[in-house]
Amino acid sequence: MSKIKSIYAREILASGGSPSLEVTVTLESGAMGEASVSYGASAGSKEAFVLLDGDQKRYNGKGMLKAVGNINDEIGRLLIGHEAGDQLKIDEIMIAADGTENKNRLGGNAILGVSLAIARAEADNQKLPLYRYLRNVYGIVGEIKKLPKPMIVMIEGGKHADETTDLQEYLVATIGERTAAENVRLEMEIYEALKKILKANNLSTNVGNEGAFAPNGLTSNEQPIEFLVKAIEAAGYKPGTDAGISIDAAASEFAKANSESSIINYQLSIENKILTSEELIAYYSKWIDKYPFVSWEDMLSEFDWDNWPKLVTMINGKFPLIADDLTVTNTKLWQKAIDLKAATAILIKLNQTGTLTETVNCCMLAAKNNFWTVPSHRGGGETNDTFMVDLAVAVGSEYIKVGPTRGERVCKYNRLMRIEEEINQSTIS
Ligand code: 2PG
Ligand code: MG
Repeated sequence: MSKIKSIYAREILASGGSPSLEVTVTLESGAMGEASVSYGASAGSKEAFVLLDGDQKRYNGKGMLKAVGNINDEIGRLLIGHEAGDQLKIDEIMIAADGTENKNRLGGNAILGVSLAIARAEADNQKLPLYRYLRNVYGIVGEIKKLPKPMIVMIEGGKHADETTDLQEYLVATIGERTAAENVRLEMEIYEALKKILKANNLSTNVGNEGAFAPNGLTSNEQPIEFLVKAIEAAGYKPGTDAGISIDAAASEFAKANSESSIINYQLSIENKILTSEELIAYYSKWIDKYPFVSWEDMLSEFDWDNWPKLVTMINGKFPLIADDLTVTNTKLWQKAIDLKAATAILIKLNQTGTLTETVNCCMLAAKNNFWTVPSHRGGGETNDTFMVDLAVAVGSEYIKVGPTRGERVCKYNRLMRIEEEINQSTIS
């Protein structure tokens, strides 16, 4: 172990062109770790607070100099001199110093950047790949048996693109045993096949926030599913055997009267429909036996707790229902969802909760209940940081959810393939 010598943060740009922050940590041994923080476009209301400057003269109020200042001043003073390998204590110190439920004093963005950079610095100190260090520090025993499979956003709409579908993401997830590199190849061949199919249907192949196609002029929320099934076939693969379909509706974004106390309705604008929760579930139910689904995510609003269990019942164990905005990588909300049988898998986003330890605890709770974890990129402000991939490998996640193109997305798949190479080499030697 080695003690923390310095912590330094700076403002950087995230994928959407607005700021984020990056943290550099050095240890007394000379080891070093860096991390940057992402944030969402369709964020859940209970996520850890993203502290923005609010100064309209800089970046329309979206600067991160306050969060940067909190790191360079208060957080630095608190943590310099502590053992970097004491990750649980480090996270605890920051949570206690912040003192709020959602980290709104120091900023979830500030706390997370430091939490991740310290883990990287100690991994460097111990000369371990990050995923191995994470397993050690959180006591995850045994050999790494599997790598996460890719779940790739192929068509995006909702809040991630203009004038497209009401549902936010249509994804292809690989099925079966294959190497990570082969899984990535299969996905990208399907992506190429999809491009041809969209062109043949006179639809644009411009991409949205996450590097997925975002065509205007789609006529229903179901149409993209049909295109994806065709693309899997056109690429020479078998739908349901080699690859299947996932959907993230991000339903909080098209819910009307969306709050804990009101009756929620759902507005499907491209189909000119307003549906109650029951009607929306009935609308989805028509798809269930028609397409080879791997998972559904956030098909109802984060405030529609009463109806999530009904959806789980309707799905009847055919595939997992993933909670994202509903549970925001928060152990308490995840436990509530498990108790109420409201969801059967959880999306994991480091910045939703704001420390490494809380994120890993949430993953452990899923593992204890035999539910999938799916670490995910963010829509609005993603960075080139690949921490989520090491986390997925360390905790044994089933899938990682990331877009297909743009540097800040493909770096995640490149990291996954590199980890695979590293694991193979260490098994051989
Ligand atoms: C989601 C994510 C990522 P955002 O809803 O799952 O695809 O979107 O980061 O905008 O919340
Ligand atoms: Mg989501």
